[in-house]
Amino acid sequence: MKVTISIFILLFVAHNIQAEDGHELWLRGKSTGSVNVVCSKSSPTINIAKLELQQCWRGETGASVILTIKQDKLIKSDGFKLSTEGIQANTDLGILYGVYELLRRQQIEETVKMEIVNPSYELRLLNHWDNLNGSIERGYAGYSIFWRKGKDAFDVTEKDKVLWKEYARANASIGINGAVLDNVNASPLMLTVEYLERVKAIAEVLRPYGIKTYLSVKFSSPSLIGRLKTSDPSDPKVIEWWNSKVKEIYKIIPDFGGFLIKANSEGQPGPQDFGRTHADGANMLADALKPFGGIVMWRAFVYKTSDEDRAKQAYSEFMPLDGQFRDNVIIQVKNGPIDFQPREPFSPLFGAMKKTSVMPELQITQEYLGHSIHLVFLASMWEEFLKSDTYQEGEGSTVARCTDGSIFSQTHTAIAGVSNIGLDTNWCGHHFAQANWYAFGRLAWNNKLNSEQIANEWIRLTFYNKLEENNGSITFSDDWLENFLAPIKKMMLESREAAVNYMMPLGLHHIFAANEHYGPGPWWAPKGMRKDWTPPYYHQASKDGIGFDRTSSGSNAVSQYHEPLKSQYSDPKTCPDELLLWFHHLPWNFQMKDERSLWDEMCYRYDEGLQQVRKFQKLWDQVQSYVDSERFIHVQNKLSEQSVNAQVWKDACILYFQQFSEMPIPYYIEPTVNSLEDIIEADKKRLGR
Ligand code: GCW
Repeated sequence: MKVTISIFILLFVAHNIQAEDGHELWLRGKSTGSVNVVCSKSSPTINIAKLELQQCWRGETGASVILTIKQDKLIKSDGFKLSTEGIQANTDLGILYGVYELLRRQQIEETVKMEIVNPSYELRLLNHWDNLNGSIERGYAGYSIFWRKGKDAFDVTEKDKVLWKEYARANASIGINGAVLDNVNASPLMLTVEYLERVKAIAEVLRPYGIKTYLSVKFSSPSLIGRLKTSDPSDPKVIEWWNSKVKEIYKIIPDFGGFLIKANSEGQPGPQDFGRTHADGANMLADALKPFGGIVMWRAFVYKTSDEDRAKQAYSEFMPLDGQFRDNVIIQVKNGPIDFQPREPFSPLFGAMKKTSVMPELQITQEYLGHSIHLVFLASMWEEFLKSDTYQEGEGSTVARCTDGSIFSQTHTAIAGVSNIGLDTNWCGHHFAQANWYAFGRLAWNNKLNSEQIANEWIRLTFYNKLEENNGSITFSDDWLENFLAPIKKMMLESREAAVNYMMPLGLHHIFAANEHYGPGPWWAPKGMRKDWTPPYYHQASKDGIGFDRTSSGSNAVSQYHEPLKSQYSDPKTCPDELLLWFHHLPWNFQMKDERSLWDEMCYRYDEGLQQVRKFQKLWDQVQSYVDSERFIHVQNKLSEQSVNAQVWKDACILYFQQFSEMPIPYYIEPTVNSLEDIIEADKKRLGR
């Protein structure tokens, strides 16, 4: 009865806002405005640009826009010149990007003045961890939009093409220009002709939108599908196999982008299986791709079971190879030294590899940040990362500048994001997860944008009330700006810190439940398990304290950072609180800067995270009248689940660590409600034990 009444009230309140399923993303609907597009050229890309202007024009009705292709040295690669008259670019794609920029500005009421807009990175890629059977590794929004199993696996249907086109358009609208179509844990079948033919079909749809296709490949493909005895990169037959495979690919997909490789990492084969180095492996593939203009993105995500701290291993492995890679190889490095944790320091490889092209890999899909259940706006995390100063070439050597060509003359500059896209109607599982796809594209285009600007743009595009459009143009009311935009933006900007608080505050990391990486699992350490796959390896909690000692008295991972960071991180007094337990093992009664004990501070942060989520729930309820009922209810349900789960995180971690600290939970903290035994029992059940 109660439910029926509230649904009724909800429908009544939101009756004048049309229900939306989120499929249109930030590109919602056509406009009724009209524009006169002046352009002498016609091409598939230019035609899209013209159509976009005609269908989505929200400027002065009847105005003219001139599109001009004219060489200008100040305009770089995909860049463009924007002015009140129109758009000028060196290429058709530059025009298309200019059109999307112009349309976005009209929609968010941002002024258009004479300005040259160039992208920060030459290559702005999504990495899809999509398996050929249609499942997605770490995907939380349904099955793959590219692959499926079954009888129709290779049929290219109209429905496929429509979806791929929508995908291409969304990407182009935020500047993404490449997609790796399959999982880095690659299947050798990817390189067989049936799959390559499907890539061809996908590439045809993506091409006019400027999106190149790339593939993840398995290093042992020559022996697995080529029937060779080895996949040794220095074996002439292996070299020949790759050369002819690459030739075959370019025959099918003439603008193919290149390969992404996960080698000698988490059980994947690689050159080290044959006593060769990462450089030997990458260069062999790079030589095969070079004549066609293709590139190799070689991942630095490597670690073995050894006594060396996992956080140090990529640096130890790759630094000695600096300068040995071909110029069409880019080393793809995850933002942090371990693995896409809620918070990590930046990987010390950034700025340190000076003679090699290095690209950041970010994770848009929320493997470690609450899947598609938790509302977590990742732009804040990426901004923190890109603005981190490596000091490698003096103050101001930020990760952004070390990777975008501002400091090092890299042959290629690139950035990749692991996609959160699937077949779910709203693409990303959670309406707010779309903001992370959007934010990735915007930061790849302009790595100086801040998360506030991005949130501001995204909210306006995604939630403006279509019914308030007047002759195509949009005016946001003061009421909407104050009572909807402002609080929602605040919530988004706080959301990542909230997740850090209720999951792993103060530099704690990788204390997730096994396999799914969703809930807490600081206790999980079955006998015989690789220790670097168990949470106790990372938190090191004992009666004497908690945290991973990475100073010179411990693993000395601090030594991989340039001064003054090395000294700053080495001393718990100068180490930022946010990274304290990443670098230090400290006693439970260690005195924090705010004079609380470490234990009290930890309890406080866990509770604070939960309180923040509850605040988000209330806030969302307050904006009900501004959102259509479909999206409102969807997000409301997700927030309520997030809040229950944040409570579990808080209770589990406080009660588990209390067994070591043996200290009371501070009085000013809301008491725990779950029992540790129950939480562990539920976790065991989930794992089938
Ligand atoms: O974080 C780990 C994930 C794996 C992933 C791997 C990687 C694709 O748990 O699912 O494999 O990282 O980045 O290679």
